[in-house]
Amino acid sequence: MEFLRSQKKILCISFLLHFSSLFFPSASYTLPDYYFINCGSTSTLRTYRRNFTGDQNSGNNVLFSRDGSSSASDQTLPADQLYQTARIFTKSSFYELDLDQDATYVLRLHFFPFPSLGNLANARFHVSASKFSLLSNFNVQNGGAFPLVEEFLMRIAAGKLKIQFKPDGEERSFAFVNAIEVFLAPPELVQDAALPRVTRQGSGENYNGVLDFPLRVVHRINVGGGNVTRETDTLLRYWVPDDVYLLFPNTAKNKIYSDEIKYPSGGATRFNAPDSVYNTAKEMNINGRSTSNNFNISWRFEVRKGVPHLVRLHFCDIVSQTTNEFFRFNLYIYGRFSSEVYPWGFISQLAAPFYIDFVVDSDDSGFMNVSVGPNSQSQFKTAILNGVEIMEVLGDKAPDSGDGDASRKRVFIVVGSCLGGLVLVALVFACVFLRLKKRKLKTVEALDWRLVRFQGGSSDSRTTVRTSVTGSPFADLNLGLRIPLSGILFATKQFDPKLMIGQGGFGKVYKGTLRNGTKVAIKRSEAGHGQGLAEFHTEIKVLSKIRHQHLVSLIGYCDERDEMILVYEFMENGTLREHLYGGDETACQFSWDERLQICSDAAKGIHYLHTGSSGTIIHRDIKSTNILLDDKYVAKVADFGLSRSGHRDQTHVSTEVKGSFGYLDPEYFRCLQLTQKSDVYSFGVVLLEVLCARLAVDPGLPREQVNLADWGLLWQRKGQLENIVDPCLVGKINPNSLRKFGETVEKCLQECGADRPNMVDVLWDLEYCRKLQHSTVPQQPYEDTTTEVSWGLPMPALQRLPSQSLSVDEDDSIHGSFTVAGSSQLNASEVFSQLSMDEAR
Ligand SMILES: *[C@@H]1O[C@H](CO)[C@@H](O)[C@H](O)[C@H]1NC(C)=O
Ligand SMILES: *[C@@H]1O[C@H](CO)[C@@H](O)[C@H](O)[C@H]1NC(C)=O
Ligand SMILES: *[C@@H]1O[C@H](CO)[C@@H](O)[C@H](O)[C@H]1NC(C)=O
Ligand SMILES: *[C@@H]1O[C@H](CO)[C@@H](O)[C@H](O)[C@H]1NC(C)=O
Ligand SMILES: *[C@@H]1O[C@H](CO)[C@@H](O)[C@H](O)[C@H]1NC(C)=O
Ligand SMILES: *[C@@H]1O[C@H](CO)[C@@H](O)[C@H](O)[C@H]1NC(C)=O
Ligand SMILES: CC(=O)N[C@H]1CO[C@H](CO)[C@@H](O)[C@@H]1O
Repeated sequence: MEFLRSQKKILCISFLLHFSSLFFPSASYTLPDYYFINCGSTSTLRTYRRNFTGDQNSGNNVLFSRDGSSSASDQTLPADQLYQTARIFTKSSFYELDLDQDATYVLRLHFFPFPSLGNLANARFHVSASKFSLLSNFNVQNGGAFPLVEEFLMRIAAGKLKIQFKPDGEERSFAFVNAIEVFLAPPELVQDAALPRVTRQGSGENYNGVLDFPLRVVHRINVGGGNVTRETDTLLRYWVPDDVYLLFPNTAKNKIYSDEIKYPSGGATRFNAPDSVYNTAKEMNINGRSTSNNFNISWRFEVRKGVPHLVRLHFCDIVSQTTNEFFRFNLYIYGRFSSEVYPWGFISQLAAPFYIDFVVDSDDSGFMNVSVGPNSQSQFKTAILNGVEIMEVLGDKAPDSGDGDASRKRVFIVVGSCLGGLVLVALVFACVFLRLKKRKLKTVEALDWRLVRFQGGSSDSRTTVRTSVTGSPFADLNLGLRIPLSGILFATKQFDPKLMIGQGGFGKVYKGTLRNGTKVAIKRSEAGHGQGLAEFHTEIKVLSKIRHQHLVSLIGYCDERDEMILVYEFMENGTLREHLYGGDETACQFSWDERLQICSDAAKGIHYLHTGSSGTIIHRDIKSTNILLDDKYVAKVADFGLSRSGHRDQTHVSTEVKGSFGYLDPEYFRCLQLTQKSDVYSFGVVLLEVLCARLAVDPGLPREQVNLADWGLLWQRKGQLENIVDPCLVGKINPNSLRKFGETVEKCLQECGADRPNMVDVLWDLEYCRKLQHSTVPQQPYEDTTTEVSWGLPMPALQRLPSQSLSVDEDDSIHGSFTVAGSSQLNASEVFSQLSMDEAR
């Protein structure tokens, strides 16, 4: 595997700002066996699939202060046996447990006030743990037929955990508890990452460090379904139906899905919520989804006033029929924040769950409103919600309303460069820097060390980078992904040179095996000539928030002792480039069809970056060494060190330089700006590379051939692209497929970004090329049609073909959808006749 950064390039970074959600693959977690404590009892009780050990004989692992404590029991109670005993504290007391790792734990306290406990009005107390107050002035209301379970999620250090119970000052006051659970949470349950924050003004800066405080579960709701009990839930939780929270019951109806819920990696796991939450939803109460209905479904949840809450919304598209690509809907929180939910962007599969986290500051109404409603861009005008969890962030306050300008500037730019050998490149540099100088780049707040070196300046700019980030440079990083250096040393056998699989300007890449057996690629930047700290941070941030089957996942990182190490999923079959060159003339490593499949996969990954729910992200360095292949030759796009989100409003970050020579958007030199269409250009070069099996820039060739993009276009315009195809493919490409491919390449390589297609169009074209490759249709009759269908023509909805479909839209105007049979149930002539039919209407 190779993350080669070409030496010949110019680069620039700015930090990413907005993300909406993140996912992590489920580690091999099982619900632990301890601690489950049956308070005030001597006996162990098997309930909720766990053994609740009596606190009086639970050995040395569980201690409690006996002074001032007593046990109570009442066997006449009909309730669960767990609630027939309790421990009572008449003075400040504690339970003490041994925890063996620094981690996030679930802590649950069960309270069931039975009369023999004493006068319950007197039970008024405080509970704290690990220096945090969890419950204060707590008083269990009388007469509950149900036990009250208070649940907290908190990060706790290894060692002794003291859970302190303190009766309220008064004489006869006491504290009690019926059962205690403290157990390790699955690592993916709550991620300590920057979360989008909904402030009293609307959307605000990201919220960092949600696990710096304990989270108290306030609501846990199975929308559209029934009660999920502790017996059946994966983490012994209780989920209640949403109906009592629904504001206008006739706006919504229950949707129940009876097939299997899938949990592909990249989405939510069963520990986030069980099947019974994801297989039910509320959807808009309408008949037929394409009518133009226009109303919202709204829920209202009681919450504490003026404090931040972690709000987790669970979704699972169980309403789309064949693909969820055309389905989007809107989400509103308090009517002052709105966001588009695009399930396909999270996970391009039906019945595959995902969730979105927000930190929401409650207002002074004591309620929180959440609504979903139809999106005007969606083909199906409906909206869904499967589950809601609301947790109060204990001990943090919502910023006062009126505090409007908290928006510290967090964007900064790093401009850097690596100088390569080509004189041409040097000229480009000179030109670029002159321009930069002219523009008096006031917005550049930090410089990459490379730029400094290039200009002959000092070498300590790494410090500049560090200090230029407001607050801690690691504030936004996902600490859950941190891997200790010892783990890295283990995985790479102390950076054994035999395990090195790549080396470049940034440092080295090793193949390794983590302690748990996961194979990984470890990219270690070397101080002094590695990637910049800013790039390092960017890559962590971008990757930890995006999961997609065609994007290489980040598994972890290590920043101990000034190391800058990134750990990725291991891609067994290396880079696309490695497979293109060096094959012999008769036997191709990949057939044309396989190459198209790889391109199409990569296009899906890039399309996701451009349109996914994390907002627009421009990759900025698409090239054949950044497209990697896994053991099944599935292509994934890698190396996001240079990516950044393309928010239109930050006009001041438009002065940026980057890209790999040979792939760089020529328009860049005119407007010094990279857009999504720059990725399309680079991808066009990759397409040519795949076709011709030669380098994007090959200085060893005659002048007119050096640049593959120019060379390819030259032949494409002559209509003789076949003259430069990979020798091993000669005669094996269907001429229609090749022609379509050539046209696609030509469109991608248009001089002007606006003339280039979107990735979804490219994707469509590639699928179409595959289709043509499979068909044996003679060339002549369809000559015109193929150019017409490529994209851009308004096409009425056509949904009757059986397989995969791709939307054809351009510049936000939806033309309806056109369906291509990917798995050749249809032959080309049928496709064309469908098309002409529809065009004729
Ligand atoms: C191994 O550990 C890594 C990093 O902590 C994690 O991402 C991965 O899911 C784990 N794999 C297994 C099989 O547990
Ligand atoms: C729990 O208790 C049952 C018997 O009540 C016993 O068979 C089982 O081994 C116990 N499990 C654990 C994990 O201690
Ligand atoms: C859920 O449980 C509550 C309490 O047991 C009960 O009142 C309610 O009817 C149940 N709801 C459903 C839909 O089963
Ligand atoms: C929440 O919904 C209730 C009921 O419709 C409404 O009265 C209230 O104004 C809403 N609050 C906000 C902040 O939108
Ligand atoms: C849905 O609710 C949001 C927020 O309150 C509002 O802006 C929007 O207009 C509503 N949509 C419809 C169709 O009522
Ligand atoms: C394509 O399908 C049509 C109609 O089913 C059939 O008449 C024609 O022979 C098929 N052509 C090929 C090349 O399979
Ligand atoms: C060319 C190459 O490296 N192929 C490998 C792709 O991955 C599979 C599965 O690991 C290997 O068996 C191939 O050798």
